[in-house]
Amino acid sequence: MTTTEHHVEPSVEELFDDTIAADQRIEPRDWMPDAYRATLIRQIAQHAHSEIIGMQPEGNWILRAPSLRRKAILLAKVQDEAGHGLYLYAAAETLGVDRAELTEKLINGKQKYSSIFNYPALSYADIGVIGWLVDGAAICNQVPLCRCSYGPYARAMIRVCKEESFHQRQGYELLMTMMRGTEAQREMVQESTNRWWWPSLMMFGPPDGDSPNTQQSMAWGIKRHTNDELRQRFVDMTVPQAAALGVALPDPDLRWNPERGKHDYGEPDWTEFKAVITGGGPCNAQRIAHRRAAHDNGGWVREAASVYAEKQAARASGGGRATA
Ligand code: FAQ
Repeated sequence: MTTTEHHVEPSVEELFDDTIAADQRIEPRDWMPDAYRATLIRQIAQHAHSEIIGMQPEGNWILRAPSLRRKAILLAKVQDEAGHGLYLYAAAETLGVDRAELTEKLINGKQKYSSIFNYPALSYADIGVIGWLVDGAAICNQVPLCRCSYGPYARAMIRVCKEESFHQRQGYELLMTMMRGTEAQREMVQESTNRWWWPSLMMFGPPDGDSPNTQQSMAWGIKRHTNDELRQRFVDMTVPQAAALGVALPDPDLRWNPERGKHDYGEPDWTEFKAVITGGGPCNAQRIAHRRAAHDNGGWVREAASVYAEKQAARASGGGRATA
């Protein structure tokens, strides 16, 4: 076939921009700007670390669950969080980083994880409230990430969100059961809600005016909504759930605004948020010490697994010949 037209191949930058503009996915082998790659590594690593550190507050209650049924449910939930961490580390690895390197950065305080996991779980009502509010906030934040422009992250999020929905339901069901119980149980649920409400709102990140990453992440289709948009969505979703449960949300400024068609709500304590994300929260030191000890204790497993993998590779490179 001949043609008289002069065909100019688009540059890799143009291909990237066109893919983002067409709302299609960038895949690991596609060219991408260094800053896009770095932003994804930062966010996915933080997300993976959050899932793994997030096992600690709830894991602490497995041996003290009030019944075999509650124990089985909690065990399954905590195992799911480990699985989410693995999907996310695997997604980060498609960007050219190594899981071991990310773990080193976590335990050396060079990478962050979600502020929420630096608060302690003090009663069994906290198990219900973590499911209801923390997983509820996680779902609100993560459902739009199923449409993230980076394919491996978006696909991991689809699976994660399905499991988080189960987590949210189990928390709500536990709280419903407690609210049908004794006065003391109802007080436990209210006390727990009072402690977790404001930290749950902080999970969405700083207010839009103080969020250095949002604008660029939205232009790249990594984030689909601003932090404040998602926080508002969470408040509007949670108010009727609290009413159905019969608990009060601890915010005197919380009320329906008919003009906005949304709830008005009070300002979280952003000084506390900054302290928590820079290492000064109630449990930061404990969480990292625990993770570091688990990493050190698992050293022999990693060593055994890598020796096994090396032997398998050596056998394969021997041409598949049978060895005596
Ligand atoms: N905690 O410019 P932005 C779960 C940092 S759910 C700590 O707004 P960005 C499920 C931020 O990294 C929890 N740090 O940042 C579960 C940045 O610092 P950097 C995990 C925070 O990235 C349930 C700086 O502040 N979910 O694990 C927080 O555009 C129950 C400026 O902020 C995800 O990670 C915070 N809350 O937006 C597990 C979701 N907020 O990196 C177990 C994916 C902000 O420049 C049990 N991530 N920072 O040093 C995201 O959607 C985003 O990364 C945001 C932050 C929205 C968290």
